[in-house]
Amino acid sequence: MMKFAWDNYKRYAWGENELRPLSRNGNDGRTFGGLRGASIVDSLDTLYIMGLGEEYQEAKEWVENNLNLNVGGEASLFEVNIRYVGGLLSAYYLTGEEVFKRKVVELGKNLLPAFNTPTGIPHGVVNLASSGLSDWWSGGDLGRSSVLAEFGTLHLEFVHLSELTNDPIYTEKVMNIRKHLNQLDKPRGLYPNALNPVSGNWEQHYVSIGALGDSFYEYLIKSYLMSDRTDEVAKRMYYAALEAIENNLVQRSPGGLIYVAEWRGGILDHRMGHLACFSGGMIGIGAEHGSPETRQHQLDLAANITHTCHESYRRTPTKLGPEVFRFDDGAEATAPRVNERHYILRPEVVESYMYMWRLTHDPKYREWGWEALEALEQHCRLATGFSGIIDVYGHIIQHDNLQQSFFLAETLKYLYLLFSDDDLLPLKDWVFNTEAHPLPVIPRNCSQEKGHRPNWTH
Ligand code: DMJ
Repeated sequence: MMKFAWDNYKRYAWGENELRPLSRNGNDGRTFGGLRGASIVDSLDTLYIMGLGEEYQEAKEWVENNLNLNVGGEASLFEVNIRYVGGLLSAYYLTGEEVFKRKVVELGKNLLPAFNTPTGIPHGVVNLASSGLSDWWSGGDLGRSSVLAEFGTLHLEFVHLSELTNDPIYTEKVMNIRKHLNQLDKPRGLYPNALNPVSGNWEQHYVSIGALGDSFYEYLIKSYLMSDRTDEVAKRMYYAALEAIENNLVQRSPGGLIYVAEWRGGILDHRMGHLACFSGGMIGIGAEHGSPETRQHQLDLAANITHTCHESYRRTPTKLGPEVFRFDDGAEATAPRVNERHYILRPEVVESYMYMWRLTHDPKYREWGWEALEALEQHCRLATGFSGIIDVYGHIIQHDNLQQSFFLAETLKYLYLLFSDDDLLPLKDWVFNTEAHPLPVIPRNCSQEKGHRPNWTH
């Protein structure tokens, strides 16, 4: 599947960000501010891990010769960080090829202007070329919010940038975000999704572990794990946030399904996004590091959420899950609203299968992964690549004409790992960034004594 996705990208969209398989051309979008080749950078580690040597070489050569980082245009700090910085970092750590280090260091420097706000909470958009905040930002509407899942999903990559460059600036930037969030008042211990980067205050009280919130929580527990379990602040913040989520958001449906609702100023919205399904895996990996009394409870919660997400797939004729599923007006893990029925090749459900498989070795996770894989083959494979679909309940399949780069970075990688032995990227040595790019744990004595750096490469 990876080779097929890659070959078609190469044939119809080489150098562009993503493949549009129906129209047989490329998609550039505006998210990456003029950066190109998102599917190439996002695929480097997947190709390498899967042993697709020739394809990996092509990708590496493209990065070496064609990845131009001095582009004008407004880029999403978050998207560039998780896909490009994450992709280049993990390619470097896996292969030891200097070109990836050179590129990622240059790119990291170009992202720093995003932090030039009164609070240091970065703005969501950065102009990669102008060495300044985006025009959009300086245009004057200072009331625009920064998004929790965006400024809260930089920590892993930025700590590694400091490790690689020996320059503390990257770690300082993300530690400042951490400190700010830690000392802010939180409604019922919950983190709202939007913060004003000028005043430093929450903008509204909308809380979600799906869209706009998700990977902030993921990066707390993963920061702790990546620090070789020395980052106690991240650990405390993670377990406190999880407790607040359990007390306020976790629900049981009339039919007995456990789900995580959203919260709008104190009122529950009984919906769960596909994006929120990563939380099964997150709570699973966190379970063994919390207090011993909560361990089994957290593992059960992780298994229950993963089960609910599987139900959202199982209850459709295509066996692929909708973008949003609901638990109100008689709905139970289904999507009554027509505009919430799409599946865009997202990874979160198979991501949780992979973690739960590694944690429990319960064969059902491989069975569920195989069901998803067969459904992808049946409904998302076209002659010219893979595509998302418009309605997972439809009997006639309509395609959305996009092979997302995260399909190659995440969905296919997590499926591959689900069916691989545990010693391929063992979870005790690697953490996956939110785009599934593996980053090595920084051994505790190495981060304390600079100069005794580990050799993470083969
Ligand atoms: C990916 O880019 C990342 O997983 C991100 O955290 C959320 N959205 C997509 C995949 O669904």
